Amino acid sequence: MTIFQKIIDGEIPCSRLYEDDRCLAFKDIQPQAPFHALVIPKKPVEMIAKADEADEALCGHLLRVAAKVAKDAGYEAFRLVMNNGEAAGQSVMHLHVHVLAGRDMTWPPG
Ligand code: DGP
Repeated sequence: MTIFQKIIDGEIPCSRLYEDDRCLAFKDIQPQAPFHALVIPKKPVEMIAKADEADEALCGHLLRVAAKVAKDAGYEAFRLVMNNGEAAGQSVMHLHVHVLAGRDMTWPPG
């Protein structure tokens, strides 16, 4: 079981920003920007590459919720990141969207 599943199950606390029947958004414990949230599906999809056709609406919902939590926190500009696989920086094998805001972002990302 991943740490995010434990957060969904309420076994580990989080700083919750938004929740509905399909997803949960909370503050990242290791923030990489003044605002850093994570949006995760309640369904245990391992990573975006493992999402199937039936998950399309869910994936779109995660992106809309990501935009909402940034807006609700007062940010018009924000960056969304999904790391897919260890080599891409994914450390928790439960699909999540990073929402980063509150500082200038550089490109290309590291
Ligand atoms: P990634 O490296 O893309 O898999 O991102 C995982 C993120 O999850 C990382 O930025 C740190 C965050 N994280 C790990 N454990 C916890 C936790 O227990 N609580 C919270 N709020 N965030 C966590």
